[in-house]
Amino acid sequence: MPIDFSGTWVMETNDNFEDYMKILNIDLVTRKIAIHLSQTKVIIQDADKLTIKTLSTFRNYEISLTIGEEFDEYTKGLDNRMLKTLVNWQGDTLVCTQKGEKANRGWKHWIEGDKLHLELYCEDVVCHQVFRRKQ
Ligand code: 1AG
Repeated sequence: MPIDFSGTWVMETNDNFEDYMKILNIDLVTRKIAIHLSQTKVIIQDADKLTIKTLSTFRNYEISLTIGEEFDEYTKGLDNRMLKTLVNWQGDTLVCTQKGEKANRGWKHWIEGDKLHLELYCEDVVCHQVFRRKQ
């Protein structure tokens, strides 16, 4: 049985988000707004199906997927790119690869204690976000 990421998670830290946005060619004005946002993750995990909502006062983003099945991801409201995205288990870590225009793009989610971690990477940039479970 893999672990369950389901729940509501509130952002605590967001390291190197500016460089991650830059490498995705996000414009300066958008970056200035986005850098100050508190993001909330709402995750619904049901067997091999996963919905992840990223919520903020500025924009929301949502993906729904089946683990192990590649799908077309359109990063609407983020960098607006088309990706071929695949999420798999690597032990208790969710590992995502996002094939597209940008090299070495993807993310990893894992849990440590009551913290949800997210590493977002693209080319040589890594952004590390930590969320705490909302009671
Ligand atoms: C993601 O997480 C990223 C979800 O897929 C959003 C997090 C960061 C934003 C990504 C790139 C920056 C692009 C534009 C900035 C503009 C608005 C920021 C809005 C932030 C809230 C949506 C992996 C997984 C879920 O958890 O897909």
